[in-house]
Amino acid sequence: MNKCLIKSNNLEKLQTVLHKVAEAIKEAIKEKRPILIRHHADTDGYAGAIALQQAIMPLLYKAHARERDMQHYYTRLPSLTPYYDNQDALRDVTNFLIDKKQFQHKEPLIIICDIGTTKQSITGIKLAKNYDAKIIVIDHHPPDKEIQEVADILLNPHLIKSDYDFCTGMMCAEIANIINQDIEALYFIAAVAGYADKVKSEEYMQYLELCKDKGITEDDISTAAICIDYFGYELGNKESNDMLVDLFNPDSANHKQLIKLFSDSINEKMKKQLESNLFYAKITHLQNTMLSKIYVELDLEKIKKGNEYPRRGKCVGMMQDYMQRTNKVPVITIGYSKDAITFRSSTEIQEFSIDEIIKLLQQKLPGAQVDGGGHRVAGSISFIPQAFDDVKKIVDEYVEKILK
Ligand SMILES: [Mn+2]
Repeated sequence: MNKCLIKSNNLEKLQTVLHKVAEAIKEAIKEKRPILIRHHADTDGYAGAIALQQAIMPLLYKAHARERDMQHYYTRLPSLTPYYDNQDALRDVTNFLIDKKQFQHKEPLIIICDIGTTKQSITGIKLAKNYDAKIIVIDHHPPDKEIQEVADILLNPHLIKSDYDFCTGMMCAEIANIINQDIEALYFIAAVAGYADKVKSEEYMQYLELCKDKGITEDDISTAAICIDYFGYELGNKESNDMLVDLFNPDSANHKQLIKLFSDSINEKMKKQLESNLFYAKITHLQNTMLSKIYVELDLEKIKKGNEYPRRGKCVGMMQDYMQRTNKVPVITIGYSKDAITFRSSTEIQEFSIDEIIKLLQQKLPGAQVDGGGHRVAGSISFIPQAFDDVKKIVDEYVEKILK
């Protein structure tokens, strides 16, 4: 029996792990083990968490007679860092130890969504494990070796040699569907997540088709993805539930209204930012014999209004998209501030690798505390402000060498 929303060889290969996650969730509910979902505060992270939540809620209602008990057994919290931060871990462990003492609760099942596979997450995960929490990591970022040993279950497409066919929201939609076949619009959650994370795979196309069958256009999907990104940004580390559930359900009464209410003002903010980007970016055309390539540099300290939307990554991403679309040549865009650089590169630039940049910087500037990650062509690094000039020089040389 095929329980997947779509047909995919990659998904077949992930089946065993998908089912393991589904079983672990059902098991936790059955044995009254609290569930905590920690997810990245971006569209894909929210998509993954909300998909799982749709599957978890009906089971929790069945398992607990009193509604007020529910809040003790399920929590969902956004994470502002693209990893499971030590600070978040300290808070989570403190809270569940209090619940354990006060209410004799079991140690929780912690599901870490769209974050958790990089080195920076290991200490936090180990801390929670040390106090007997169970850990499931669902993430599509390249996994660190150690994480495979530390997590109880790791769901990561790289382990089946698929590097960008899935994002977290897509995988979580499939898990939710295994747990409960009656959840509405899971294909929409998957498509919104895929759009937000720029997944272009065959799998993504199938979710898109499922949406189209229900009269949902790609435009509806992109607008929802951007609205959710905006919500996530404005909410920060605060939890908000009902509006997010509405945003992820195109059939809900408030969905259209919410989207309408926010999309105009978001578009306005994006348009203004793109104007600033185009006016103030440093744009270099590098030409060899055949093909011209473009290097775009944005000074994020000066080109953005404080912490206003769009977020840094989006500011860089929208510029990258615009330059690719209008010039139809390979582009690398960087956005820098005093202690960080965000990167985007056209995928056809094979030599570009953020991991390689990090290694190069760590090797050449041992005192700069260079750290970071992401995917090969999209990610960011951080370093101490004192090292800025050195870091920038090495990054410029790296990019110019590749683009020549
Ligand atoms: Mn993601």
